[in-house]
Amino acid sequence: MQRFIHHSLLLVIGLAYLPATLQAADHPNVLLLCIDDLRPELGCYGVDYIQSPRIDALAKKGRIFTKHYVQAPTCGASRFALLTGTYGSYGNNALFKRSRELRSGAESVPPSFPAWFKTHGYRTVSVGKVSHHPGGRGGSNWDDDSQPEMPNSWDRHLMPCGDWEHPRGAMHGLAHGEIRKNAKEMDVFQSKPGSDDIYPDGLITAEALHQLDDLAKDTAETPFFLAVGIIRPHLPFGAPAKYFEPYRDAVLPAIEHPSKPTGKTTWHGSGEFMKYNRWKRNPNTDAEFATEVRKHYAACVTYADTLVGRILDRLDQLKQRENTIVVLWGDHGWHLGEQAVWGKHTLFEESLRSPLIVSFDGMDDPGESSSAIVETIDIFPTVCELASIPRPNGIDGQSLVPNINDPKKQGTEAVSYGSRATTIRTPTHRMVLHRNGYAELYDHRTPAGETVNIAEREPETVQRLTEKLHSKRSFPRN
Ligand SMILES: [Ca+2]
Repeated sequence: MQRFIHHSLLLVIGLAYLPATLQAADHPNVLLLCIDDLRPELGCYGVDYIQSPRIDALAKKGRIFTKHYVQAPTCGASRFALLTGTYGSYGNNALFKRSRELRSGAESVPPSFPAWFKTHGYRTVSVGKVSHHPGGRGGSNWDDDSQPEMPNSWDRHLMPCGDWEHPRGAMHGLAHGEIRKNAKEMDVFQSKPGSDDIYPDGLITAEALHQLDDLAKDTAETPFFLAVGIIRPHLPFGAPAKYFEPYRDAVLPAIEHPSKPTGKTTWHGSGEFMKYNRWKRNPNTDAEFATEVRKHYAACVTYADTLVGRILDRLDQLKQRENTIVVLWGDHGWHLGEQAVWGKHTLFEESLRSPLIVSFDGMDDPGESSSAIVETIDIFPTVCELASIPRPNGIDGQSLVPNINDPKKQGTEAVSYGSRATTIRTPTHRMVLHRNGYAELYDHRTPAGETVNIAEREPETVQRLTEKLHSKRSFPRN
């Protein structure tokens, strides 16, 4: 791995030109672990009531980014940013829109993250929910080969479905092949006894291990870019019962700032959560139910953590760990009652901050945290630099290698967008700018944080951050 770092340093100081014809053996593998709707509440993020020993172990060998912000608080648009390194449009069909542009002959579309690595000699495989549709196909059941979500990107774009019949069924599946037909008839949470395979993520992990076994056979000639997408803790909160046990009698900390915000914000009525609510209970008014929801979310996190551990164990067993860059990424956060929201889709901190851990052999000061403000679009150029591959033209992110090398180095700002507003997060403030020009401004140096809008008191700050926001991403871009 040392030679990769050497190359990275040379790139940083601009002394080396690394041609695309470098031998494949000079490039490390890439393992990208995408976890759906994962809050940055893990042991390695300083939270003691969540059991995440396997991700914590990864963090001890990596750089933990404590202020990583996604570009959009919804799965598809956030994954667009990860997989293209660019700011995009808001909506879960962002990659499908890009796909249609590509297939209609658009020449100005930069290559996707996997396509770029494929161009540079990598074998690229996706298993589970990496792009928005697990398996990367459109159609009514997400299995139509004529509607690729990411053309020319993956050698294999896989989604094992088992009893769930098709990718759409597995995406929202509960135990033993239960498919979402009408969310109102499904549990919002459950913990059925059984093995890891009674929920869809067990199958995804088994397929990921199978792919790793295959990809590891000839990494000396052809490195791999393997992305694995674990669906939990996405709704519905179903995980094998053994993962709920640690939380059954646990005492959870109080929900921070649980009141519905006053004034104009991006608050919403938690529609995605409530449509599962066949029990007709409202966690904002029913504290016992709120606690049950939070505990089952935690069980899903521990289930996902165990599956991540199994994948990393296999990487070790195959003796590929020291030759692999591992990135663990959450596609956005999730409100568990903060601001009286149960879901994502807001432009508050709870929706936009998510875990990011980068690990590779030979890193200086592994286990140290970086509190630099970083963005999801930064991951693509970071991995390019670590893998000694030039960054493509046309992508928006900045390499985080300087922050990996120096965890005390500060970042810049993070820009995110929703359906009706955009936002910029600096080390001290968050500003949300609505489509009609209305601004929310929050000072993160105060205990009030994102509960008191100070925009009217600080018009100069609003003006300065508006200009900065527009310099990074014009609004709207749809
Ligand atoms: Ca998600």
